[in-house]
Amino acid sequence: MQNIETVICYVSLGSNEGDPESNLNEALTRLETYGDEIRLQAISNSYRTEPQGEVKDQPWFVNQVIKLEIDAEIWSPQGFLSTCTAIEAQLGRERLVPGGPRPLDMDIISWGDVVEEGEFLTLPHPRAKERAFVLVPLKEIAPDFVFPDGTTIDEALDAIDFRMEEDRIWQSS
Ligand code: PH2
Ligand code: MG
Ligand code: MG
Repeated sequence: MQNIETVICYVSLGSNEGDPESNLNEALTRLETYGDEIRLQAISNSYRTEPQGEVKDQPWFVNQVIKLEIDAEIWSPQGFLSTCTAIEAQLGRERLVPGGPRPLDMDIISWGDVVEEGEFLTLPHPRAKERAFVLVPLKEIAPDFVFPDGTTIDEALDAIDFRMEEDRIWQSS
């Protein structure tokens, strides 16, 4: 059997424009067209989440986290980010207001244990640890996930202030 080098990548999906659930499903369908190069290994439930960050006056988001096994001989994190940006655009995203409503946002949370800071991509995602809409679905599919600095998901969740009821997450920061 061929020995292909792969990397585990977690991606956060978010949508609060159009039909969020179908936008997230469409993103998965488009990723699946990459066949063996990008394998979808786990999909969290989707959560309804209060908008966080600068822009509060916008619809609640639907958020989800997925686990991918990616052929690391073909894909770099930056190459994969370009594909994510292309899928966002295909689903109608126009970058009008930073942090504002969007049909699809795909953020790379982590790429193996890579730690790097770049102009377009910082790994792991610099705000992942503060966001319940990332941590809760991530914990669902990767309960043993540990950030490269040693922080566990439970430690990160303990450090933030949020409230959860069924599939709804309130966090106002
Ligand atoms: N994404 C943002 C800003 N704020 N809030 C929630 N609840 N979910 C998001 O995906 C989100 C956000 C910028 O990407
Ligand atoms: Mg984002
Ligand atoms: Mg983004």
